[in-house]
Amino acid sequence: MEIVDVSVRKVFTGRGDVTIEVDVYTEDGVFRAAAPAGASRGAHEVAYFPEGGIDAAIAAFEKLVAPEIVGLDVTEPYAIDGRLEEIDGTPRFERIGGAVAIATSLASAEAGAASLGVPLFSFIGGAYARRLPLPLGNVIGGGKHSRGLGPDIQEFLTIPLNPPDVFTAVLTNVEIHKRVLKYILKVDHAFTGGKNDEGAWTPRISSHTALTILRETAREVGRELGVEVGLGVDMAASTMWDGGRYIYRNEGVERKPREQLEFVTKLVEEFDLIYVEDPFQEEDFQSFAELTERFRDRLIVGDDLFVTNPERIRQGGKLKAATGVIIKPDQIGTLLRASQAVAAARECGMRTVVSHRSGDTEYRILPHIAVGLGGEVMKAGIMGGERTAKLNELIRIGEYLGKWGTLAKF
Ligand code: 2PG
Ligand code: MG
Repeated sequence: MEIVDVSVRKVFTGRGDVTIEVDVYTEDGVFRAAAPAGASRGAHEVAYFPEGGIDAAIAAFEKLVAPEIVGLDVTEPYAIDGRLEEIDGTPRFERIGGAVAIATSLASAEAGAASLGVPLFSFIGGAYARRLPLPLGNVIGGGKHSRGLGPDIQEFLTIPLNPPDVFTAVLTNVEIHKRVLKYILKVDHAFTGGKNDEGAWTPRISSHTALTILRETAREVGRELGVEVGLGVDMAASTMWDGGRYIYRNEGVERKPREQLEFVTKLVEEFDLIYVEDPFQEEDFQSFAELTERFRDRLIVGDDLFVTNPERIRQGGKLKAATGVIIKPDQIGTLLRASQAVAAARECGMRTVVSHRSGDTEYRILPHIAVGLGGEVMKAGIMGGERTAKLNELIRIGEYLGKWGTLAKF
């Protein structure tokens, strides 16, 4: 099934960033995808737009990409992805931009799935891709995803560890998100219910208080639903890193790398954290390795550290720097490269967390990528239209898989 035409437009993410949306036409109709956009971007991610911004990206799509991909076969999506790499010719998609690359890659995959009459996750992973990821979502937030005087840590997350089914898994996070408000109001009397870019509450409280409240709520909801709930954080530490220290601006604390290691260790122990993402800045493989050595049974996860890049993942694997890898296809530009990143993580014995971005769109592709690539966890927020779009689709995929589907185990 050939691509007969393509087009591109500007659309918005839930944060109001302008991003790229691509249409791929085949005889079956039009297939569409948009590129999400991060705020706490890793330095080694692909270039989101080429020099000149979004207008240069659109020009590059029209001049360089469109003439080359019309006529290609959507049942060979890897060939389309490979072609995008050749057209661009730079390792970081500096000519066409990662936004054009990922939107084209995803829209082509949608067209490929439709041409074979299979769901996208089956098209990506084959008939035996039948395991659903556990949903990981942020309940309370701060850092670069919030404004004002929220906690300095970017995300306080929950993950159901042994849910009986995917609906209960999503419900667990949703219930915790709703229920935590009553505890927030006890400690931040002036709180007016503000939420951040990813739909997490943003009260004026410290990281320690956020975790205390989250633990209390998770226990309460977990008990009622009969689900064990794990707590986690995404520290997005590169965003705090300045002049050789981690600056906790709102909390008025600075930590040297050694102090950061001890601080994170204490948090893991005190709150029994099972998930810790980016506790150190993106070049500090060594501190990651030291933390991982202390907590081999937890998910110590690299996001900005690895940027979904197979080489950086292998480097981390050699150093035993983490037990998990964030997979954000937009960080590396194509589904082909994202699948290579998953393969690299597996070679190194690391689990994968397929993730949204803080500026995301209404598209429901993420859970298909998570199931298709075999991710153990899907990180997609909890509240807000662009987040629930992905969680509701995960529920639908669960229904489609029926008794031949399984849920990942922690
Ligand atoms: C992260 C992501 C998503 P951003 O740091 O993991 O939560 O944020 O998209 O801003 O990089
Ligand atoms: Mg992160």
